[in-house]
Amino acid sequence: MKERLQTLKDEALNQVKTVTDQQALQDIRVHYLGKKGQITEVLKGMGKLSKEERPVIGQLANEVRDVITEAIEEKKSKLEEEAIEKQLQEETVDVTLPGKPTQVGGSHLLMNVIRDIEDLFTSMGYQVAEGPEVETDYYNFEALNLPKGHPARDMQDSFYITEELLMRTHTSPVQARTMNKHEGKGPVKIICPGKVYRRDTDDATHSHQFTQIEGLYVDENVRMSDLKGTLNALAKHLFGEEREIRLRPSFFPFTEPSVEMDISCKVCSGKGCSVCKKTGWIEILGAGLVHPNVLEMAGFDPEKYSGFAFGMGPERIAMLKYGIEDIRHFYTNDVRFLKQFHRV
Ligand code: 2NL
Repeated sequence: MKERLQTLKDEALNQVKTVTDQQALQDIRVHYLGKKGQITEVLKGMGKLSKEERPVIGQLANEVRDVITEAIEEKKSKLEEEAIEKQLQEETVDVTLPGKPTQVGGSHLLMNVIRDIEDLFTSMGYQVAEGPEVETDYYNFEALNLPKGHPARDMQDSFYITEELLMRTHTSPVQARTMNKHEGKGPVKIICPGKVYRRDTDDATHSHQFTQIEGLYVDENVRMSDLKGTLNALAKHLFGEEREIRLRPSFFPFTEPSVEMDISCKVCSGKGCSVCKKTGWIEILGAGLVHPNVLEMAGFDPEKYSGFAFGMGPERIAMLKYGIEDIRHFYTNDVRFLKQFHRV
């Protein structure tokens, strides 16, 4: 039995020495030390030994078991270390390799125009206000002096969702909502950019979805001259100090009086060309003094308060500024178009 143990020990240590993978090492452990393993079998056979032999063989068997266990543990950590080392070698990254080129995005031209206008107005003390794109009939029309039956409310011109809900056709409802929140107390000084919707067939100059930016200033003693000075600052900010403005009488249901602003044509300096249709002037926006009905419906006393409002299309401004001839370029998002207007 002594010899048997000695042989088992030599055999096991030899196998542990030569083994190269962790599964095979585990098999060796089971073969010698497992429940039905070789050493275990020897220990089970001890019953047949004499009283004198039993402790001697027992001690030897324990020693052999401990030696094998230790050898296996040692080998196990060695194999694990080797496996990690191998993985590190295989997964080495060459940090000196050139990177893959990536496309860097940028903000959309319309966003740049809107931000530019916002920056000018916030510098003059205006707040930027936003509101829902799905609007109630009340805020989109009624509150803006467009009562039921008004031709501008034609079903054919708007995207209705229900009788009472529609996609807003302008950003004016944001202004009406903001005035309401002020509960009849001025000043209200806001600029409202956002998407608007009209039932149009898309072509080079029309889109069923486009953007608008409107401004509103309500306070005591707000006059036409305040509007003119503000619009003059806007025109020069957008198109250059050398541009002149002129106001022509116009009509909007929500303003009285109403005007349209033209800027002097940069292309021909007023001599007349195809851009200004030989007039020397280019129409930029509509504006006016807020209609007393609109002030009253929003909770402001028209005897005490007055205000001006204006509205413009960022698409039109960008088209004039950069010579863009088709409004659809703004929405089809061809990177060759977009890239030309990325700011650095
Ligand atoms: C245009 C003209 C305009 C307004 C918008 C407005 C809003 C309120 C009260 C009064 Cl809450 N007016 N907005 C006024 C005049 C003109 O837009 O041609 N837009 C592209």
